Amino acid sequence: MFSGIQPSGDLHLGNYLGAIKNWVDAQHDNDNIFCIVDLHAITLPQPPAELHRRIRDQAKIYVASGLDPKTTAIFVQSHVKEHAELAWLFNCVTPLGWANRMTQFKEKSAEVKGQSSVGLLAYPMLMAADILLYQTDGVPVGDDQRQHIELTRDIAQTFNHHYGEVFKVPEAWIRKEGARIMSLQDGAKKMSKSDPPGCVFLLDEPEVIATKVKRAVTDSGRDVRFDVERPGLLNLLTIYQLLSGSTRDQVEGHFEWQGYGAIKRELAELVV
Ligand code: AQP
Repeated sequence: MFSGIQPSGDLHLGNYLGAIKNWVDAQHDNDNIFCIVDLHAITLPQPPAELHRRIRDQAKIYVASGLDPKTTAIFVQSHVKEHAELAWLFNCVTPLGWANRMTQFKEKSAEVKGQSSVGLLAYPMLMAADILLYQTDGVPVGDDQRQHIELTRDIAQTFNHHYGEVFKVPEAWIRKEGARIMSLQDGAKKMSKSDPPGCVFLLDEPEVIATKVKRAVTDSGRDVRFDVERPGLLNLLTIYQLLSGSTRDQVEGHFEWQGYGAIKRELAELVV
């Protein structure tokens, strides 16, 4: 099992529920390698001192979240130069059209208004190198990384086709629930570090967490159900379900007859 997170901002509940919690839950069934992917972070400009702080904080959060450093390799990507070397080989076998099609590249390059680096375009080949370097079977990630894992599989298959069976073709391990935690301010957007009001950071103070949860945008309905037509409520119930370890039926039963205010109060306490 291999996965990583970029130290491009402070870690949030989406990173925890979509990725880290799944790593922790599966750590005893696998050989584990978890990385702090700083070379990925610098595909967009980062203040050096801040980047240094975030790398150390992220390592602490991995361990504080329950990853056991005795059985799990935890390291900084740039400390192992083979990631960059293998990425270069993959840059040379990947058609440009494949990289151009990546949704994340399109979104992030639009954010920087055409000023994106070559590194941002090459991001998925570096991610393929991270994964394929270790003959990985499974990559536990959130839903937004599905396309990059598909590309990783294509790169492995292309390389193997030309040069013999070198790389294991990995699978994305994406859980159905929690694969996409949404912004607390907009149920149509994923929770993301670039949107602080809609994002609960793992290192937020308890009062800040409580305020963010209580201000979460919901509809004006009354009955409490996991309903795709009501994305704000669906998101809150999903977070509650994952953190409490309950089933959907149990969560709906627990909150039956209660207003959204009560749900937010209880959820805030649970998240804190
Ligand atoms: N909202 C989310 N729900 C579930 N999983 C998520 N992940 C990220 N956001 C959510 C998962 O966290 C891991 C780390 O991803 P990353 O290093 O690519 O971080 P990110 O996606 O860049 O985080 P942000 O906050 O979304 O960054 P910006 O603001 O830059 O767009 C991955 O497994 C990812 O799926």
